[in-house]
Amino acid sequence: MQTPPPAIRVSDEVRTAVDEGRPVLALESTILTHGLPRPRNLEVGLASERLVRDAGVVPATIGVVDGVPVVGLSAAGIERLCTADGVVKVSVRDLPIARAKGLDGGTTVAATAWLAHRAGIRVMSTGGLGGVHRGASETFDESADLGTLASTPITLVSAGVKSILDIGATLERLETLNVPVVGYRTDRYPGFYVADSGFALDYRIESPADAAALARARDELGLASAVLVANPVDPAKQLDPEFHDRVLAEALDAASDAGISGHDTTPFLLDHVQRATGGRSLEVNLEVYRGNVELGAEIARAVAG
Ligand code: PSU
Ligand code: MN
Repeated sequence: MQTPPPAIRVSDEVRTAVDEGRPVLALESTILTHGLPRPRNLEVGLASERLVRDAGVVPATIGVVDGVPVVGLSAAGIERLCTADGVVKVSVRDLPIARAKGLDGGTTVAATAWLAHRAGIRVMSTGGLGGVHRGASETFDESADLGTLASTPITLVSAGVKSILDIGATLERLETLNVPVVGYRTDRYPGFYVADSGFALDYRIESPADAAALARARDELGLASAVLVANPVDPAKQLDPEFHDRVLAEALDAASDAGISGHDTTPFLLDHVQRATGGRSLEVNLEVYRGNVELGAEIARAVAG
């Protein structure tokens, strides 16, 4: 492995696996610290690692403990981030702040991908990617995930972006940023809770081997962008699309009526959706994430070839 920056701690298990060319899958932790309710977050964090191991792949859950970015958290480290008070959300810009202040943090897709790449990891799974927020032409609110993925050569499995974001604008920005997006056995960009967001994709792949070939082609060209593999939820398990659209419209109205804006918008909308779906959205969320972890593990094996 290239030597990672000295402030990054890479677990012995991950370091050895990377050095020996064995498959490793990076997992983010904001989904655990800020995306899922307790105690489900800890169950999901530990179960995901087990799923990866059962597939013959070394899991590398990434997060920040006492200001130190850790690639390959221990079970105790995962438990701490899932249960402690004052755990912050850490994107790339927050890494130096967390370090200087000694904070605990869950890392976003951007920070996780950045750290994983520096530790020599080539594949990562998440639930939903950050993206362009609705109204971004006024607010400029666009996740740092997008810009970071433009310069971080990793293969990232996600189920698209949540429909509370502006999906069309997110896809346009990814195009501008030179980030390839391919559907996994689909021509449609997935909408996280639903298999089809309503947007088409130009390219699709059919297998983990196809994903590995794409990553190899990117490397051979000397390009630095991530490859995004968009993996839809099984349509039999998605939220009913009409129900989904109705709940989303109600949530957007409620946010506007309540004068919600800026960083409060996402938690407000997600909370509204969760309550309005009687918890169904949470179950779909977990299903989506499990599918992405499983596919990520398969791709990690194909990439390690
Ligand atoms: N989308 C979800 N759940 C999440 C996130 C996104 O459905 O938990 C998290 C991911 O960690 C993502 C981050 O990287 O939010 C994006 O946040 P921001 O828009 O502040 O960059
Ligand atoms: Mn933002």
